[in-house]
Amino acid sequence: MLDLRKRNFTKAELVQMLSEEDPEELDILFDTARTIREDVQGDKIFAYGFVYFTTFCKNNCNFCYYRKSNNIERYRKTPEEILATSKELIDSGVNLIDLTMGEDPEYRREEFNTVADIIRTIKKEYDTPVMISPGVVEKHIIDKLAEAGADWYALYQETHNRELFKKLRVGQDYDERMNAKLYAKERGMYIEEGLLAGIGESSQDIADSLLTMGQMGAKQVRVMSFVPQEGSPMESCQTPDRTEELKIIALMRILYPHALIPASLDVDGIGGLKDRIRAGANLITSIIPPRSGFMGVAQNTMDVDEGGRTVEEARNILSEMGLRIASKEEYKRFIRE
Ligand code: SAM
Ligand code: MD0
Ligand code: SF4
Repeated sequence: MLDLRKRNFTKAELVQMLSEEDPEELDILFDTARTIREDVQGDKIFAYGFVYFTTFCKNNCNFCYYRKSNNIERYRKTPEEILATSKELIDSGVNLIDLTMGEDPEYRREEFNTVADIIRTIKKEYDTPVMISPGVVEKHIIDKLAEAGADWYALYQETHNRELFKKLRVGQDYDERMNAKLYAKERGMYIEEGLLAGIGESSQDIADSLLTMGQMGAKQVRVMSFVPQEGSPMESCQTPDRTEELKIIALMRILYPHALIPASLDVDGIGGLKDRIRAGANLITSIIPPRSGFMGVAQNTMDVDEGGRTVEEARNILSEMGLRIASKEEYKRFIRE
């Protein structure tokens, strides 16, 4: 095994580590990543509330349940419902609200004014950081969202292999997607970049992505294992073995010690939390209040109404690991550093 603490890995070295299968070597990889996280932030783990407020979408991503051609029940929540759920999440102890949407033409028609109002309320009245995940939007909309006070713009490329991108995000432009987040960064927002694991990528592709994420200046970086969706073109593709996702989390932590790296509850529910935190993740995402009528993305209902995707449940699991959920103030300090 290579010297894991050196940080300036070549692409070939990353590929070598991604191909590692020896359980003892993998334990060393995860232990190193975890120790780096502990050195940076001690026993604190951050937590984001997830508010998927419209499931209408004009796009046809092959991996997604909410793609336009999928004949499913959809919802578009009212501003009152969005704010009530955000408030509930904040009161339960999340550090940030992630306002996520399908590319719903209805919001484009009204120039995102409602979304900007919601951001302003969460920022001013609830004094809580906001991430916006609106898909690709035009520059003047990014300006509007930044001016409303959005701290983060999340937009995942899924892969940095252009051929693979074309197959996944059918009919969408690679550069347009990349440039939207680079523009958001220019406008002073933090950006999140993300990968899908198990969609036909090679180890070289992943190594490229790991390096690209750093070059772009993404402060939050994620990987999610692909989960097959009923009615979608990739319905019968297999979900990958989770070791790949865990290795990628660990490598992201080693490469980028200060990055926010999610353990998403949207892949394996609350049951998947421990392994991801053990691999070096420092942030729990996809916390959704039970019986709120709001959904997840990759796992649209798993553990939600059962109360599994709550701060309380996460807190219990973290405490068994000697960890705790950070306060909002601790989170704000961390992102300013
Ligand atoms: N519609 C916006 C967009 O695509 O950027 C924002 C929300 S989108 C639903 C958020 C992310 O969920 C996607 O970028 C993708 O990484 C992830 N996702 C969607 N379907 C998934 C699946 N079947 N398995 C795993 N992750 C998935
Ligand atoms: C998550 N389900 O954090 C959410 C989603 C969008 N910004 C995030 C993929 O796992
Ligand atoms: Fe729409 Fe986003 Fe799903 Fe693609 S990933 S179909 S843009 S909701």
